Amino acid sequence: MRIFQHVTDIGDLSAALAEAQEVKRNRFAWQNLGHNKTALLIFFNNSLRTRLSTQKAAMNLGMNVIVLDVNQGAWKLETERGVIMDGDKSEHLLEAIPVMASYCDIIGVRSFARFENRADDYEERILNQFIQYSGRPVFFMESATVHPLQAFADLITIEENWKPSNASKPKVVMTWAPHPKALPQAVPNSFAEWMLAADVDFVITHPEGYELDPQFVGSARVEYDQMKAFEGADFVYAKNWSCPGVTRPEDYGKVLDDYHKMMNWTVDAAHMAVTNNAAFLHCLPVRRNMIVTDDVIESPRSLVIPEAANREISAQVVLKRMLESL
Ligand code: AN0
Ligand code: CP
Repeated sequence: MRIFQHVTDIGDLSAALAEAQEVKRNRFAWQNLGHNKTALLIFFNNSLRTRLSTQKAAMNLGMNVIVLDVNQGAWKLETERGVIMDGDKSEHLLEAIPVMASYCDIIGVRSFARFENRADDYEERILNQFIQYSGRPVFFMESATVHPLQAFADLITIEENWKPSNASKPKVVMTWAPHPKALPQAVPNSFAEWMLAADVDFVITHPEGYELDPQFVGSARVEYDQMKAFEGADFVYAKNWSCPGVTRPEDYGKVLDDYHKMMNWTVDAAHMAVTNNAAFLHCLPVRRNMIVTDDVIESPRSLVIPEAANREISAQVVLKRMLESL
């Protein structure tokens, strides 16, 4: 595997899930695979889980790891070609990428949506430059539009916790929830993309105006009545996202309504009561009593901690496959 961006990059999903369980049973079985190989993890944005779980996964495989926080100690990077660089940016991405690539074998990049220009974000201008100019396998650690390591870990968590009863597939509901600041669409985009590829009954619920980009949600069922969407759910996946700008491009990246008016969308016990004793998922970090109430996230049906722990597993499968293709 040379690029990890979309669900299609991982190939057959049941094979990937089986490999995840194989890794989980003995995560140190491939220590020789990564010997004398270096992973470089580049962060343009903050991270707790992605940073730690990906480092741990690389170490499980015997790799060396270098982590760069671009905004803490590196030169400020210009990303646009043709700019006269007389501002605060000392170095251009077009030099920085091949230089960084010369010190490693595999590159992971986190670079969130900037919300300046929808086309720039949705064309993945930054990550595509890494793919084009590094000559190395590149995996996305949350880009402008996708967070595949998260969606893969989410799918592993759903598979591990699905106890088939009379239904053959779990009902998985992804719900928008309120947040005070504008957040990217990467997590819901990838979750939708992966759920549509998996064997689940998938429903999305959000207020009008938050329609996700069709390239990720395809013909997924959208139910604007949140309570109706929750009925009979086996898994509830909560996430805030800002306006994707699908119907009104001028609203791209905006919080459409004052969050105080949207607090009825917070996932609470009354919402969970109409589900099929659903498990609760969130990628974290989560703002309590905005996205989800204390009692729901602390309940025995909350899977947020094992879900985060599975980030080590999803990262290890991805790094293992990239090492195997070097
Ligand atoms: C980020 C987001 O919503 O995309 C990262 C989530 C993994 N969240 C925040 O910036 C709070
Ligand atoms: N879920 C997730 O990617 O968390 P971090 O932003 O802390 O890496």
